[in-house]
Amino acid sequence: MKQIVHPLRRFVRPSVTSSTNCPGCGNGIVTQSILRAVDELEMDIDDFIFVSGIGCAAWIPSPLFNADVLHCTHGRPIAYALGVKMGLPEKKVMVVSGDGDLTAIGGNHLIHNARRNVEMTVVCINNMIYGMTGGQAGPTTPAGVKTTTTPYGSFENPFDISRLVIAAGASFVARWTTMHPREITGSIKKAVSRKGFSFIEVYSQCPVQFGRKSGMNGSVQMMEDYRKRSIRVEKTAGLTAEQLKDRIVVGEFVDIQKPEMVEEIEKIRAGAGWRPG
Ligand SMILES: Cc1ncc(C[n+]2csc(CCOP(=O)(O)OP(=O)(O)O)c2C)c(N)n1
Ligand code: SF4
Ligand SMILES: [Mg+2]
Repeated sequence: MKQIVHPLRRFVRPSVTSSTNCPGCGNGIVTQSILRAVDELEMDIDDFIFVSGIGCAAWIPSPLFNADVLHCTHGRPIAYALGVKMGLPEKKVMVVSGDGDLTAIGGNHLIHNARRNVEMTVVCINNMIYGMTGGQAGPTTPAGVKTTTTPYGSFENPFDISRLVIAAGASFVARWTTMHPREITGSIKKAVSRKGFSFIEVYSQCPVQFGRKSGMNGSVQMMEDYRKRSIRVEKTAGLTAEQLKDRIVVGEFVDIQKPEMVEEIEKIRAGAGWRPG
């Protein structure tokens, strides 16, 4: 009998035969969207170096992708990615990690490398919670939502991560949800093909930690909610903050050209007559 092999299986480490995700987790959709981008770009997965921190989302590239992958300490993937880009500027560097990893403990690395416009693609899986450690509230947890650490509802205001990264100076910023797999792929393709710091936020359902405690009845309901609340940025002109209060604004928000830091350092070195030793 002829065995049918998934066309993206060639990007997956042969020794990996199972997933670390819970059933219904959005991480599977993001995984496929990333690998589809590599496929559609007709690039070799060895052209990339993937970097992730610690958390459920950080398991997306590691150990799954059959490429060079750095699974580093919690909160530090962007700092590692900066080091990789400085040492191997010809490589495409992609960070894949969670909202907690990138915006809580790793928040300063995020804003400062966006400010510096260091060339890398950052895919931030925003499930609005610390999933892997048991469902604690984090900087993206909406006010009022019940979590393990906020049983009466979160009393903090959340970050709007994309707006934070835009304000910090990133040259490409997009937001999608797991209801937009093709759009995620499209933005990743664009991000990989351009210079500068590219940030793609993906709202992704965590039915086990976020859904269960916040009263959502599983991943289908959570994705239906994404579908109902999503609004393309092009359609928001003229709408008030009140009208947009419960909506998820999706789309590509920023796509500009500006000097990229690693290239600028190379120019300074060349001007100073520096030669690699
Ligand atoms: C220095 C340090 N602090 C805390 C932890 C515990 N820790 C591991 S993963 C994690 C949260 C991960 O949340 P997120 O990045 O949103 O990923 P998710 O699991 O939700 O995908 C925390 C707090 C750790 N491993 N190291
Ligand atoms: S705990 Fe949540 S984020 Fe982690 S694998 Fe399970 S469903 Fe996904
Ligand atoms: Mg999370």
